[in-house]
Amino acid sequence: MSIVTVQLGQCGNQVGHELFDILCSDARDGQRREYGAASCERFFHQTMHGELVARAVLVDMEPKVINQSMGKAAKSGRWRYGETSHFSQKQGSGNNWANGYCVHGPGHREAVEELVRREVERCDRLAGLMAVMSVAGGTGSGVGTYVTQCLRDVYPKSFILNHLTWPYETGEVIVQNYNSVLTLAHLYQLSDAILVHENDTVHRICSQLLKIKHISFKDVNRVISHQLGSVLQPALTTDSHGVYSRNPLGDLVSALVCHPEYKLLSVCNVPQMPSSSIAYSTFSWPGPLRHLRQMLISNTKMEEGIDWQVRTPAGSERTRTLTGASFNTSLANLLILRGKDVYSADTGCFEDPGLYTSWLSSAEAFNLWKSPVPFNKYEKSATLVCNSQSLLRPLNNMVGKAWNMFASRAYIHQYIKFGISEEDFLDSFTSLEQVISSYSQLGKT
Ligand SMILES: Nc1nc2c(ncn2[C@@H]2O[C@H](COP(=O)(O)OP(=O)(O)OP(=O)(O)O)[C@@H](O)[C@H]2O)c(=O)[nH]1
Ligand SMILES: [Mg+2]
Repeated sequence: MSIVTVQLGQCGNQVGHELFDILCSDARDGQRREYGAASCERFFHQTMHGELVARAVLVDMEPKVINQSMGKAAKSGRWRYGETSHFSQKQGSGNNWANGYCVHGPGHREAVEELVRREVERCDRLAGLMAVMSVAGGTGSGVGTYVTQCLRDVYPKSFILNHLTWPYETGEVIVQNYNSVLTLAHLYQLSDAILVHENDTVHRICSQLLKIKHISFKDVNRVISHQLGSVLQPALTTDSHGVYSRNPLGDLVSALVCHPEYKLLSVCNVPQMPSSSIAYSTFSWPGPLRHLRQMLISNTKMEEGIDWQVRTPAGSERTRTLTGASFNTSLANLLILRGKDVYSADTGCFEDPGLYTSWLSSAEAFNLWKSPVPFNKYEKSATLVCNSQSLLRPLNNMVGKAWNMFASRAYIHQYIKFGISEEDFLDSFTSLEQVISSYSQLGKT
């Protein structure tokens, strides 16, 4: 089954390009025919000449980034985007969600829907749709939200996953928190799952683990795509009886999103190291899995600076440690192991009921996927997708900062002029306050 990806705005188009690039080299690397074929079917279609063409639609309100992404893909000689699978205009949405959502989105609805329909028709079977975008700008966030709404209307029964890049906390867009609040509140009603990467976290991975000196968006996007790819590439699920799962988005959603109030997913993975070191490293499973578990409970998103003081609470009480870190309670976790000896890995420590809320058994809350094929040059790698409290702090900050600006009505007129009212803002704040409250409650049961 196949996934149709819609890349929106600068960030969506740049992240999307890196993602397809990694997926393509991973699928074609070495002699793993079954895995490669399953991956290709999922993300590419093949022309009569054997060329791989991404199952993707590129949307931006300005042409530059789309042209660059298409050019780089074609130049790779390994894969490309469809020649007519893109839509762009002359001028961006000016970091204004309302401009994207109320003006550009509706203005170009038919054109974008038509491009998506063409991609969907190329799939023998559609596994679902994935929209890739940032939440801080105007096009990815505003048009992206509008397009997600259209997709929900046109494909009411399909799975929709939104991949969101969250801005640097001290970001370059003054209204980024407004745009983020409006995007998240709306997507919460539309999407089946919202998978988040925070630019700050990924940036730290680039500097501290990958030792990159001058970090560019390309570096950040490689890390995002590595993590996202390790989630989306074919894997064997518990009930797929030894064949690669045919329903990647459905399996992801049913493993992680059991309740519509909890849709925010985060990802962490081990190991991550400079590419020059990978060839010289060998791992056994127990060490990395122990680290990953501690990263989960202490909410450290990389294998560096892990707080080992955080422990699974003995009773129902979840307390803070001396370092001030609190225990990160999960609703559900999906562990994906790839590479050598996956069948011998002991993952029992993720089944501990102490990691989860009391209202789900750990058998329901924990899922495990495996693939014996090494991913993206790592002999062994483990990825954890969490539906946990880990995004609570950044979400709270985002909403708090937006609320403070809203209280003084700063920049509101720029949204009102495109058709978003103060009421719309208030509705968005209310619904995200509810999400924050629900995730806070997870730790108290
Ligand atoms: N990780 C990552 N973040 C990006 C990239 N490009 C932009 N961003 C982030 O995205 C936010 C800005 O959104 P953009 O995607 O540039 O905006 P847009 O969707 O093109 O919208 P407009 O330009 O307003 O029409 C900021 O938070 C940036 O930090 C990228 O390639 N990678
Ligand atoms: Mg832009």
